[in-house]
Amino acid sequence: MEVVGDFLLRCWDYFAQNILMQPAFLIGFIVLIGYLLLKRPFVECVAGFLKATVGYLILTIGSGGLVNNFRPILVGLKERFELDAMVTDPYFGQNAITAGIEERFGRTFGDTMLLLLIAFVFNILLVRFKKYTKLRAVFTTGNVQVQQAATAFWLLLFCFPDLGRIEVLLVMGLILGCYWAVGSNLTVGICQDLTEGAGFAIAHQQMFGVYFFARLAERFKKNKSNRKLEDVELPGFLSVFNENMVSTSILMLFFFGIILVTLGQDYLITAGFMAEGQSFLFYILQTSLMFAVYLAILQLGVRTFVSELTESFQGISNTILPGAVPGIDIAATFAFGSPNAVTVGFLFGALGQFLMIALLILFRSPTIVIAGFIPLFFDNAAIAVFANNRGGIKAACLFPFLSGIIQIGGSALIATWVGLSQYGGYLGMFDWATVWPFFTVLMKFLGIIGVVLVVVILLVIPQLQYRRDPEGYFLIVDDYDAYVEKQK
Ligand code: ASC
Repeated sequence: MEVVGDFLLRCWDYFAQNILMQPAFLIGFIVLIGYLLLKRPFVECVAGFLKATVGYLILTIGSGGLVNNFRPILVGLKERFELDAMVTDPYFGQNAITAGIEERFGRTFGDTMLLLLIAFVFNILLVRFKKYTKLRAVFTTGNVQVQQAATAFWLLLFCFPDLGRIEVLLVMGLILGCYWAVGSNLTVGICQDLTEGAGFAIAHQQMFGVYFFARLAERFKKNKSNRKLEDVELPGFLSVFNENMVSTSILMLFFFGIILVTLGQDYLITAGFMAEGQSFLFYILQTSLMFAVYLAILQLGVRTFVSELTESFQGISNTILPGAVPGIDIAATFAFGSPNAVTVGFLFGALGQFLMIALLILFRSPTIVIAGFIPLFFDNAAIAVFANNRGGIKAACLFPFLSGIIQIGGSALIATWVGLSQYGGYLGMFDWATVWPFFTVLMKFLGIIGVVLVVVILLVIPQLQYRRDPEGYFLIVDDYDAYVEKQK
């Protein structure tokens, strides 16, 4: 018996390490299975698998390039000014947890794979029984699931330090599975609207935030003078901004130019960013322009895999998971709507974050934050893309700004309270600066009732969504064109 169990666990481990936590392959296999279920010729199935995997890997090169190029520059501010500060970044957050969990709680977290299994199966079951649960999305972004599992582990131990291994697994599996299914499901409608029926939802770390701001943005729609970013034709010399690649380059040159000059040539050379004797001017130019380069790569990747995913997933949503959509990386939304929204969101988000950091310093907060690149860019760019799509320019500027303030304020509060800030990092993405602190408060003060309450609150959300539009709710996934027709 034990041998069989051990074997199964090893199989799962292999699957989780190589596929579940590598979204490119997971999406590839989903496409393969989808086409097989559609009974496409085998060659087409394999071609679909390859195109989807390659497309997703291209997306990863784009988003990874952005992160690896620009994160060190922002984190450089901490080193350059010798600040004792916490970095808001999912990877820094994960490192902080690894560093602190033993010292603080006397634990290590070796159960990640099992946890992912429980939560993933739970997510699929919730969707399988969508008739009752009203849940339509499966979370496929494994790289962020691991970071979330680590953070949730810490938050849970903070609330219940004596919880045993099995209880931790069950409670976390339950809460995370619900969060993934409910959060991703929340974004189905707004994603269908943005992508005109591409058939995917968001599976990332700001699903509640994006939904919240997208809905809030609708209030701006009524005002006729409020146009979308893509409808604005700037006059005179400003017309260079009409071209996305040009506007991104100019704005980033300005933004990173200021930061790089602040860091100073001497620091950049000592820290190994620049080579000795290299031109500072051209270093700044090249570094900043790389932003536009990686953004273009990212969008190419999305375009490569999304059409395959849309088409093949019908094989799955017609058979094993009726009416389901895949939840995928937030970066996939950057290829839709206005490309300028991505840049605008990033810059206004930065304004909000920097303002809040200045306030933390001014009011002598025990925790000072360094703005990490991932929350700064991926959250706020997405918020702007959706806000612009639903409410126009004003929403696209205002909401990332507000989000920036909330991200820093919320992260500083929760990380200080639960004791993570002293280990130097916190996840920092929007939901983890808002929704999860709220869950933590419930669980800390209400104990097990708090856990039940969290699950109930999560599961009620899709029911409320369904009630708002019982006829369109499933139709928007099953047949987007019919849905649009019905709305007219
Ligand atoms: C994250 C994280 C990443 C990026 C990536 C964006 O939260 O951990 O690596 O965002 O998923 O494309």
